[in-house]
Amino acid sequence: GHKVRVGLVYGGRSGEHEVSLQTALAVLKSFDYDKYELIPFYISKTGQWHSGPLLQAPPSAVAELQYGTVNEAGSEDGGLQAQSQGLQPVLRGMQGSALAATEANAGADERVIDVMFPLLHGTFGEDGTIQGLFEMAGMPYVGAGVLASAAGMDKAAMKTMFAQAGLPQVGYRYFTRFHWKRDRESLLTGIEESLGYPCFVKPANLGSSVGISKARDREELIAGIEEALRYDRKVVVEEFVDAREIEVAVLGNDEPRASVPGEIVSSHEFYDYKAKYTDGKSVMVIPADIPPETAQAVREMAVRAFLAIDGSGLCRADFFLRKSDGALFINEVNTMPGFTPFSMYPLMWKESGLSYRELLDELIRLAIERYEEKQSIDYGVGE
Ligand code: G1L
Repeated sequence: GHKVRVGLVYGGRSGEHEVSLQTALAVLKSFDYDKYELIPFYISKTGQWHSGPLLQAPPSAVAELQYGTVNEAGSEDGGLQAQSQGLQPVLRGMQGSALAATEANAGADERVIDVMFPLLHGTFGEDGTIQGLFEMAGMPYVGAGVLASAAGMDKAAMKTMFAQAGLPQVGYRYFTRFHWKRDRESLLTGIEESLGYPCFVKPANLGSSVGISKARDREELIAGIEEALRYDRKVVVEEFVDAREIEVAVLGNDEPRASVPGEIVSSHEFYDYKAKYTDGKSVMVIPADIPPETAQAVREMAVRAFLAIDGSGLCRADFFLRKSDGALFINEVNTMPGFTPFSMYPLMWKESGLSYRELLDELIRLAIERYEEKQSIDYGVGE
């Protein structure tokens, strides 16, 4: 048969632009080019789309991936022109797949791209946006759908979904800027009575690592909330627990599988660990050195967390393992986890017997499986 054509979208306006580029390079180097051909779509920091040529072999450096910029050898096309040239093929590819889906056009398959692979956060830092673009275009895409992507970026929405699913969480409160302006005193008292000090203050939006602080008293709490409100209109305050950080990789659609758990240990604590991997700041211990019952429990909770947010494709589920009594709490799920071959998510699968290349195969297969299942849904539009 023919090769599966994958559209890889990377770059983007977010602070993770460089991470996205590095990840795209790693992914492009690891695909099996006997099975796939790749079309790169680079989104510049100013938000312009630039499509690259059909790749039948891996590129060798990130500079090659920055189409339409001075970094790319031999190319000088600038903003506007490149923008219109970049987005057009995407839209045409989308149209092709939508047309091919209708009976009348079944013979004339104009499909340009079989599946999109997004490696970036939403255009404006809020997620679910790029997934929504693919949905509207009727294209299969890798990873979480609109709802799970959005839930994965909003700590308040995520916590509500976890609570509904009966998953254990540390104590928390969340509120809006409006609520804070209106009712500051009762919010502070509520936090002090239910969570106490120290506590953590975070913007609900998980897109940025800024605006997070630890509060030891009321003065720090007020300052922390004001700071967090600079980055989001919603703020989450969490109880402090003295805990180990355990993570699990989840992969699948309706019957997701969980990897062996891993542990993140900060570098000043790792002297007594048989550390396997490090990124300089912390150490990844995989499999985590925890009792088998704990490993079993955390894997089951990871699958429940994936299902609670209506996940598909993949997520990394992050837990707290309380030191005093071994209690487990779900902290968050990440539907767009670090994804180089040296990141926690792929490494946990590697330790579970699934290579990086096999992981890519599986994600593509899952994207198409979910798309085909959706094709059978009756949207009531008739014909
Ligand atoms: F598409 C997947 F597989 F779901 C996917 C999407 C995004 C996996 C991992 C990521 N991660 C990232 O995009 C990033 C962490 C590199 C953000 Cl820049």
